[in-house]
Amino acid sequence: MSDEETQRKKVTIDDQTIQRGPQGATHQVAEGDIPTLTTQQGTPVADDQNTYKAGARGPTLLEDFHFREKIFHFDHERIPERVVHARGYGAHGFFELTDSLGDLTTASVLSKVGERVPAFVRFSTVAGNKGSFDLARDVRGFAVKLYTEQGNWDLVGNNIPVFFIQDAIKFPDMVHAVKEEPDRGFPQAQSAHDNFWDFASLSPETVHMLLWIMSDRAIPRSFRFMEGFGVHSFRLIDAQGKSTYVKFHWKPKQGLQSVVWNEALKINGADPDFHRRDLWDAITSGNYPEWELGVQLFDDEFADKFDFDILDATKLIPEEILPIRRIGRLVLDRVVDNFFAETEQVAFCTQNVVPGIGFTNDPLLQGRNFSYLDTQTKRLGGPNFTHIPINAPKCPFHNFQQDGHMAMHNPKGRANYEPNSWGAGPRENPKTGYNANAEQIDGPKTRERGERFADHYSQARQFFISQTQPEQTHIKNAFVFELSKCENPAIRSRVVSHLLNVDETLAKGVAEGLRLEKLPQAAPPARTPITNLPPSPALSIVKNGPGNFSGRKIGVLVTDDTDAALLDGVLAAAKTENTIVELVAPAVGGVKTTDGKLRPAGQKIVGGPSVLYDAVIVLTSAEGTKLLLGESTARDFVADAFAHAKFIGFGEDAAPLLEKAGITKSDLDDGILLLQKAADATKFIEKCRDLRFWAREPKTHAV
Ligand code: HDD
Repeated sequence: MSDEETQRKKVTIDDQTIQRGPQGATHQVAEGDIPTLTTQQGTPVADDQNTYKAGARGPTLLEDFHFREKIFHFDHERIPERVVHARGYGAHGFFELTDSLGDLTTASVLSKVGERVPAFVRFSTVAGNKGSFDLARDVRGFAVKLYTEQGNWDLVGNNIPVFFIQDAIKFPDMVHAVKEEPDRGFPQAQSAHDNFWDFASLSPETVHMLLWIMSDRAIPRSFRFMEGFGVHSFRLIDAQGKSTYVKFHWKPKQGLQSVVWNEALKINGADPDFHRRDLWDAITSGNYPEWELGVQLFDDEFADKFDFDILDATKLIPEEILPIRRIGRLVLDRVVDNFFAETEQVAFCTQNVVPGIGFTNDPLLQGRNFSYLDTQTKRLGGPNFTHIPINAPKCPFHNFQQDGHMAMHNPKGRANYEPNSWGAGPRENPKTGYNANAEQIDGPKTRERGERFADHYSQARQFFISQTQPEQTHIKNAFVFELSKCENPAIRSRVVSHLLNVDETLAKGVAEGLRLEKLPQAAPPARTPITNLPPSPALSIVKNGPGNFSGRKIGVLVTDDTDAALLDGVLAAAKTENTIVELVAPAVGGVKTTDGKLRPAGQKIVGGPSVLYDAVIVLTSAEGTKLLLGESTARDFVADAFAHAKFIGFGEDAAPLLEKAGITKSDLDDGILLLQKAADATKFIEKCRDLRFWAREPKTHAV
């Protein structure tokens, strides 16, 4: 035994055998079930704490292959992040068909009722980089990969049913404009800057989408509480080659819910991982999020009745005109094992369709079909990204594609072409193989858009008038916020000139919020807007809430001597509603309640602001309340919940904290409930089913 070895002292921590080196560093050594550390080549490693040196004080020797391999691999850990949708989070699950479309399509995934098809879904924001925060005002990606028996079908959608632009050739401009400005490299993950609004206001086709991203759709409370849309019109193709138009929708079983803007700003500081943590927590606690797959089916005759073109991705077909047929369910029931391997390496491609599903001539979709394959090759380093397990089909697949960087599927045998005389497959199959619909195409080569792409305002107006009052106010406030970040007054004015074609009250409200000196002229529309489209209730979030408080989270502020019976009442009522409760306390170790029990906390107050919860309850004891009166974080906990129109429950002893937070007796509205006995907790949760007490909001948002 060397001197060093004799100096090592064996200690045991949490059942793991470790040794302590001369400088005190711990060496975990292979023993029992712990395997031996090796290099990539499988060579066992004796010491992973020290490089090889000539003498204890160096220099380091180049021959240390373990050190070189370790550092080399570390240096190469990063791959390029996605050029858009860089920040995202994925989960596994399954899709199950409940209503067959077998008469319209040869796609087995849309024909075979009851069969479970494995699924992987990645949600994302668009503009921010991989390390940006979750609650940016932004579109959310909703990309679904279904591993069907006929190959992978990727439905690469968003949580908003329309898009900014009509033709893929404008995509790089639009993305450049919204991302950080190229000279200064900021702002990160936000559209609130000159470049974005400059581009948007010079491109009237963005106006409908602008209304959506200024709405609360762009600040969802959770990935679980948002809809998904395929956006484009696609096709279903039957065995005879006949096609039917289809628009795809994902409807969350959990109902729709968003946060408010001031809350979003604060959540980004308190928990930049708010959405990914929410998804992780929900799935790992068995609260599997679920969506219904809905379809809108129509033919050319129906499409021709509209003033807009169904190939235009800036338009939607209101559900009230063409009802959604719900045909299946998507359930997410498994988190990833490894974020990089699955969420980062998953490669969605719009061109991944299966027999029975086809494209339309939507110029945005056609362009996407090039872009996705191209981008994956760059991002994942070569043409064999399809061999990565998360991207490989789960059905058998055979072809003669070969070689390339990192080839993992290397066929055996002599034949690598077809036809061949060696009797070796695979071979094409006209019966089961993919056939596009045999659409007759005839037209001059031209760089034009269809005439029915020219109306940019009618559906923007329809969206606005479909919103409830608080939602309309939020849209107005969002325009004011974003445009207030634009330095160039001409850009602010130009945006208002478009809004005048959407809704005069909205335009005037924004102009007033910006303190524009004079209202601009309305932008001359390329096509006269239709102003009598009826409201579509399906477009409002508030009108499509869950009707329950399931899967939502209450933050309960507690101190030593919190009333145990009341707290237990809250816990019991929450359990019945499937609501999560998190205790927020002066120290994370917890509090001793009146029954003498130690109740561990989920958060220390400073790390658990009320913006992280859907509703709050203040159950501090008289002494505890006194202690917290001097704590700004405790005051903010209550004041923010009040300002964000949340339901607030409180025990009698907590009343002084409410007052300190600026909630006077006259402010005690129907959204605030005094909890006196355990049964009151049930009443409180029933109130919470409305999610917010919107009637309070006009009072709290004076400016
Ligand atoms: Fe896209 C990623 C959704 C238009 C080019 N897009 C990407 C993702 C989603 C969407 C959800 C992230 C996928 C993932 O999680 O990995 N994109 C849309 C929707 C669009 C749309 C709903 C309009 C209806 N996209 C669009 C156009 C182009 C692109 C017009 C280019 C012409 N999109 C890309 C891309 C990305 C991408 C550059 C970046 C990373 C990736 O593909 O995998 O190819």
